Amino acid sequence: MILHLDMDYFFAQVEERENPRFKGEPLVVGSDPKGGEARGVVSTANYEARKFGISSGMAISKAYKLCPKAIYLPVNKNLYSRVSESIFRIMETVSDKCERVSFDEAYLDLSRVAKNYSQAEKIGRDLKEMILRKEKLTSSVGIGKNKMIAKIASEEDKPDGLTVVRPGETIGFISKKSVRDIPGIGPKTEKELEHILGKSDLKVKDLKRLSMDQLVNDFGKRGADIYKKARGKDDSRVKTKTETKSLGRETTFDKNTTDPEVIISTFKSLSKEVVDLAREEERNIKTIVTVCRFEGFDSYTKQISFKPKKPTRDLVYGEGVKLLLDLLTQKARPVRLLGVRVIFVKSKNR
Ligand code: DCP
Ligand code: CA
Ligand code: CA
Repeated sequence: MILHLDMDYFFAQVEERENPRFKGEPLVVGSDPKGGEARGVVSTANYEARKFGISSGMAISKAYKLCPKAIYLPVNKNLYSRVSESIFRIMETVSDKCERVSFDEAYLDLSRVAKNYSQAEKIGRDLKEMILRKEKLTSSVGIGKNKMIAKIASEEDKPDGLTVVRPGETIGFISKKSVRDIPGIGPKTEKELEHILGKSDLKVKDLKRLSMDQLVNDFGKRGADIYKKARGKDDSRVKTKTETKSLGRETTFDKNTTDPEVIISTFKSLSKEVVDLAREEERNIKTIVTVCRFEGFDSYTKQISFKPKKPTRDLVYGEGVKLLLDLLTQKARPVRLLGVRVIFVKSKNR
């Protein structure tokens, strides 16, 4: 039982949330059209702008021709990735088997979380509600017996959709889809299939006229994949991201130094950077490692471990600097490089 979630008109929806007066107006996120002269492309557009024919990947100059009065905004990747992170966190509270596919979509394996499709549907509804409350954004969810079905189902009722395809409904659901709805069939493959079958506007059910042998002959390994997908089959797994085990920062001095003030203040700012990054992981740390490379390139590390603790500046700098001072007094040589690293505890839910 797989759930696929995809955010609606993601970049543009985030911008609407930040600036509610944009709501209802055509809005394009992408490069600056500069009065229609510019190069560059549309990242995405809200549904009002799509009514003018504007779509993702289109030249921004073309979008400007189609709708000069639209609001054009630059891509604010930092903002979207913060939102993205928050959404994935919410999804991971539902199931630790979560695969992030891009900025705005992920799969969840619900097999161990839901007993049946009614429960899965409830989870889907709750998930949408949690995202709406926390981030004030709508999303579309699809649930099905594998990743392909879930993904196609999430497209079914966009925006703000929720589509459940029960196993018995799979063939009926997929048969009437266009071949282009099958992940892995792009415009080129579509053309080739149209040529082979002597027909345009191909539906998935039309593909059933092609035997496994014929498909493998024409498309190789991908042909076997198409054969299975045309029958609603997809056995790819939900791949969870391997969690970050440790995180660190280091810096090389322009000139090797023995100045304790420079060394300590550099170490302090490295510690601050590491703590800021480590905080985003929302996990405790168990070890701090200090790295020091001296003139002549030989490196030394010293580390301290403790019961799991929150990564705070006091902890990381406080413990790290003690290790550093140990290294400095032991070696008493000019320093070339300094670094500090923290090691996380394994989180239970992964
Ligand atoms: N994106 C991009 N360039 C593209 C396609 C997408 O920069 N050629 C970015 C902007 C989108 C985000 O990725 O907001 C997600 O892409 P989707 O394909 O999921 O499209 P949207 O979320 O914008 O719209 P939809 O509601 O159709 O999912
Ligand atoms: Ca999307
Ligand atoms: Ca997407």
